[in-house]
Amino acid sequence: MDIPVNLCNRLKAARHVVAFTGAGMSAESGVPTFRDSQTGLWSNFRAEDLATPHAFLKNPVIVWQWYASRREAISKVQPNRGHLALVQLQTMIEKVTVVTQNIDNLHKRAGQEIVVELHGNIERVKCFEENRVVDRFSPDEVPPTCPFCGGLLRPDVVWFGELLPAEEFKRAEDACGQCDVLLVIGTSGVVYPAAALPQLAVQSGAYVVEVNPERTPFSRHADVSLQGPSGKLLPEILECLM
Ligand code: BV8
Repeated sequence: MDIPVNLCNRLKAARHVVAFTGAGMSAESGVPTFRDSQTGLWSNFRAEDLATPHAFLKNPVIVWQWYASRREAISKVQPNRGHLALVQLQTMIEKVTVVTQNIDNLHKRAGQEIVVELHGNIERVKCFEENRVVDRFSPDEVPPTCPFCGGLLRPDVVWFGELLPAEEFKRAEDACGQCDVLLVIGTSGVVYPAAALPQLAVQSGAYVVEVNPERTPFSRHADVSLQGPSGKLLPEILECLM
C-alpha cells in the first residue's frame, strides 16, 4: 500500500509517537480477537459474559480454566511483524509509548520498552480478596487459593464492570493527550473507557492514523485510515522513515 506522504512527514517530525492497540494487533500471531467466537469448552459463552467478577464467583473453575487455556495458547505464539515494527520504531523516534488493551504480553515479549497495560496481563495472577499479585500457587488447585489469606486467585486482568488501574489510565491519558502522532491499531473501539483515549489525541491536534482491515466507529475521526492487517502495514509505515 502507498503510505500517504503526509503521514511519513508527520512521523519524521514526531518526537513522541503513541500506538494504541487492541486485539487485532495480535490476530496475525494466532491470538483470537474478541470479535471471533469462542471455541472448545467455551464455544457457548460470549467473552463479555466470562470476563466479569460475577462470572468468576458463579463459576470460578470455568473462568479460571478459560484463562488458563488462553495463557497456554498465548505461550505457544510469537509476536508478529506488527509488534516487531513498533519495537523498531523505538530506534527511530525519540519516544514511543504503546498503550494496549491486550492482556497477551506480546508487546513486552517483542521488546517494547514503554507499555501501558490498560486491562492487565494474563501472565499475572492476583488474590481476589486482597487484590495483591501472587507469584506462586499450587498447580493442583483449580482455581488456586492465595498462599497468604486462602482467598481465590484470579487472573490480574480488568473484567467488565471493573475499574481500570488508575495509574495506568492516567499514563495513557497523558501519552494520548501529548503525542505528536497516534497510531490506532487493531481495535473495534467499543470498550470504554479505553476507547475514549484516541479522542484525546484528536482534540490535542496530533496526527491520527488508524490501521485496521475494517472501518470502525473511530475511522471518521482519523486523519488517515489505512485498511489492512497491522503485520503488513506497520512495517510499510516504517519503510517511509528509512
Ligand atoms: C468500566 C481484559 C467503570 C479481560 C477487557 C455495564 C456495566 C458495567 C460497565 C459497562 C456496562 N455497559 C458498558 C460498560 C462499560 C464496559 C464496556 O465498555 N462494555 C462494552 C462491551 C460496551 N467497560 C467496562 O466494564 C470497563 N470498566 O467501565 O469501569 C464501571 C465500573 C462499574 C460499573 C460501571 C462502570 C472495563 C472494560 C475492560 C474489560 N476487559 N479485557 C480479557 O481480555 O479477558 S476488554 C477486551 O475486549 C479487550 O481488552 C479489548 O479492550 C476489548 C476487545 O476490543 P478490541 O481489542 O478492539 O478487540 P475486538 O475483537 O473488539 O476488535 C478487533 C479489531 O481488530 C477489529 O476492529 C478487527 O477489524 C481488527 N483486526 C482483525 N485482524 C486485524 C485487525 N487489525 C489489524 N490487523 C489485523 N490483522
